[in-house]
Amino acid sequence: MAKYLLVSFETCPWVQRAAIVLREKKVAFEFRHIARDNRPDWFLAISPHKKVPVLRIDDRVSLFESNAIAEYLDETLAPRLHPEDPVLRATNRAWTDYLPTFAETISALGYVDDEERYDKAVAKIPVPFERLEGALERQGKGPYFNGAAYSLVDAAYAPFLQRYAFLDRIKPLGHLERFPRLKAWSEALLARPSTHSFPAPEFERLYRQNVRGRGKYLSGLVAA
Ligand SMILES: N[C@@H](CCC(=O)N[C@@H](CS)C(=O)NCC(=O)O)C(=O)O
Repeated sequence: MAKYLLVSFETCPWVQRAAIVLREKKVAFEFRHIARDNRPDWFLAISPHKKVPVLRIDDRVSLFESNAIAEYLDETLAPRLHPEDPVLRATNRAWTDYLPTFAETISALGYVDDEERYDKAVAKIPVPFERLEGALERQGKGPYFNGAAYSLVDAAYAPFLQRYAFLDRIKPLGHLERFPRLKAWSEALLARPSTHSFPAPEFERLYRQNVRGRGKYLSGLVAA
């Protein structure tokens, strides 16, 4: 079995995506957290964009970009998380391609400077929510994106649906309730052990600490 090292910032959702896939594959890996503000030289030498995640394999190969890492792990380790059917697989890949748009819409809330911009960012959330609700409706039954079978789409969206839940607890957003399939999907993902790199309350504390430290509009709303 190869040796895996996953280099991480503690609260990075893109790292979490890669960690979820490793956990779904029941693969042992070293999880090494580094500081965003003090990235060590050994890391800068193996990360082309200087970003996390990096998956180092056998101290020899470094993979970067969470989607490429997830696809690589799925090609090399059982159980296969991509569906067998090529059309379904292409559809799943189309939805993982949509992830950066979804992620940006959610993440934006934590980076705006004032209430007016925050309200505008919140008002954009129903667009991706509606698109995912439609996709889940076309896909049929839950609890996961492809029904009973867990897939790479689940691993991709889980970290960002979790962040939505955290943001909703900082200042109630009230959007998810209007999209029942998305809400049920989110609940299934948050209940799945592989979603979690840390105990849930500890991780939410880390997330809130991170938001507080940004000096943005939401920072002021996070209780110390
Ligand atoms: N598209 C990348 C995004 C990775 C990413 O943005 N990572 C952030 C941390 S969550 C990072 O390393 N930021 C540092 C920087 O931008 O310099 C992926 O999917 O892996």
